[in-house]
Amino acid sequence: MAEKQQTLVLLKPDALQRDLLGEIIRRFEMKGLKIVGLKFIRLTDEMLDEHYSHLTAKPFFASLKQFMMQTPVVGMVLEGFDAVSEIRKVVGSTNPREADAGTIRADFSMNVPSNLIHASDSPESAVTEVKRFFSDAELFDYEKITDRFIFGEGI
Ligand code: IDP
Ligand code: MG
Repeated sequence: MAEKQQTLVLLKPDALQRDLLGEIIRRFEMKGLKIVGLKFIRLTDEMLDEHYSHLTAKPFFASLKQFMMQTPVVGMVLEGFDAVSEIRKVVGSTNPREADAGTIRADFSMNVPSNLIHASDSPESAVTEVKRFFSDAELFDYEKITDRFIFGEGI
């Protein structure tokens, strides 16, 4: 049963440096996901310790954090039915060279950590991650006239 969800996306420093912010946002828009939050975030060491806590034991952890702090990142909250899994599908596998063609990571990147995007990996982590980076006042509820054409009458 489809569930309306919000999910967190970060456009990483390589997306900013390579002028891919617009292209990536365009792909999310084309998929029909609604942008309900959007801002620049300057990530800190503490934020990344929390955000990547599942990777602290990895040998690449310190360099991953350095990579993520090189420039501000673009934080987005996207909303839609099954938004968490649908976004992961559009983003593609962690390693861009194993990602399916047509996904953003496969189409525009070649390596880790520079795989352009973070996207929440489960409904539970999406709830935690949206709260980690966005306050309630930074999230916007609004109607789009295209919702009915994209989601059908089930909205
Ligand atoms: P995900 O971003 O697809 O959810 P995670 O396993 O949560 O993948 O890893 C978080 C991020 O850490 C990746 O997107 C990538 O930027 C980086 N990363 C993952 N594995 C490696 C690695 O082996 N070397 C360097 N960086 C890595
Ligand atoms: Mg992850």
